Amino acid sequence: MYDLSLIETIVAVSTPPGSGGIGVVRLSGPAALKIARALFRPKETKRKFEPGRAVLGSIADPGDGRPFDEGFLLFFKAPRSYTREDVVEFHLHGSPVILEEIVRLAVRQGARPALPGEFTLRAFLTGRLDFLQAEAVDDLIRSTSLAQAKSAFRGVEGALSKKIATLRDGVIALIARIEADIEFPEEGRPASKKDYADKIDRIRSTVDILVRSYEKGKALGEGVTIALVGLANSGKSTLFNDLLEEPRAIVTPFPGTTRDYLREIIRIKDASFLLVDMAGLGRPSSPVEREGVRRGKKIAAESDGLLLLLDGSRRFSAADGALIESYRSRRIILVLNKTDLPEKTSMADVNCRFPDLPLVGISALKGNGLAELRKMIYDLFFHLIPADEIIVFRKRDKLLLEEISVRLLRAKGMILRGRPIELAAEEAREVVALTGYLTGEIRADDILDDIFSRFCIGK
Ligand SMILES: Nc1nc2c(ncn2[C@@H]2O[C@H](COP(=O)(O)OP(=O)(O)OP(=O)(O)O)[C@@H](O)[C@H]2O)c(=O)[nH]1
Ligand SMILES: [Mg+2]
Repeated sequence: MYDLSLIETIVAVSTPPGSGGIGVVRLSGPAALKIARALFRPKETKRKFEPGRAVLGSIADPGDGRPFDEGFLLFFKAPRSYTREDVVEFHLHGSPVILEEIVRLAVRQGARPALPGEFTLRAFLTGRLDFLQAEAVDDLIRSTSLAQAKSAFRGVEGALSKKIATLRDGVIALIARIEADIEFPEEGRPASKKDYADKIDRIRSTVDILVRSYEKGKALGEGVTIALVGLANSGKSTLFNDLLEEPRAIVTPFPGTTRDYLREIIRIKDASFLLVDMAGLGRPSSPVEREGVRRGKKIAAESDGLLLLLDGSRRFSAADGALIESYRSRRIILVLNKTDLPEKTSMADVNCRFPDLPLVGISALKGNGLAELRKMIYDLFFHLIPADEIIVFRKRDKLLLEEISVRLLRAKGMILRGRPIELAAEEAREVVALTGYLTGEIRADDILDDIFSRFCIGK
């Protein structure tokens, strides 16, 4: 899909579609300045296009010479630009008609319309960014919370790339040590099995921290799903509306009100969660409810966390117990609702039965206990990792890191079991190759498409 030759000059509108205060058209490639000159008249006619200096002027069709907007031309000379190529930006009025016309005229002058993410692709091809940084650029643009944006920006700066480089160096040192032990066993004391195992464990622990950070990355975006489960009429939809701060779901006094499920994003501090309301997971009383329960169970199974509601105005039932039992190994918060009504099930009752599960008492109707519940939801996903940790946002990267972890574990196992040490070295070499896939040092062209085609045009 992408032309990797860097011979052509590309052009695109870099600001979002629609009207705005200003709009930016960007050119990158060897002919960027030549093409820009053909379209632009500096106000002071003798003005040179010095790099990094905004020049005021007007834009005109070279065909008829009539200007149709004025603004600034900015020239970034290679290699000191986003793509490390010559880059020109026109900063004009943010009219889509004008901006598209400039793209058309630039194409007339020999430029090619840029594909999605092609500027960033060029930054990768010229070595200014690696894969991980390029992915972080897109994560930054698309972040849905400030915390995610801040974290993605650290990725743009290369924080994750540095981690991977350190990891790679560690594995290479390990391979060198193994090879030395194989080739010159008489020199020095060969490393013991335990030495090797410790070294591998140290490397693996940093890999595993990165793998685990993926979950936090999801929470910083909007991917962590929390399902509201409980028997019919326990107050799931009431709580759903509370957390959403909007009467989104229908609430009635009749059990079996919710049949379809509803998904909405809720925000707690700097994080977003995807909350799902669904049918009560008790015994269905109609075919419609049965289908609702079936879907609800599937959602509960796929979600990252569960809020399990109990109705405090009713006696704790065998059905409640069965529901908790079936989800107790999951990340779960027990929510005792309707604490405003005369108590039939108390906090102590629940705590006594399930002392190891987090529990909070609320009244979804009156809004009592919601602050505590919000805090518990937040902590459920955020206490795991220290705040300043480097975060892996991409599934691709997480899977590669998991594979690295598996290989390291295998290498360690071989060493401990006394298998030929060459085999462990082989696994370690695979790990080095996998780090190359992470950073893009080993370039798989289908992955290029996968990463860059998701970008916006003009980035
Ligand atoms: N007193 C009191 N009533 C509540 C509370 N929470 C919910 N209710 C009431 O309980 C009834 C059922 O609430 P819903 O939110 O529809 O319960 P649900 O779990 O979504 O029920 P289904 O969709 O049928 O599974 C409604 O009449 C609510 O007003 C509460 O904290 N206190
Ligand atoms: Mg409901």
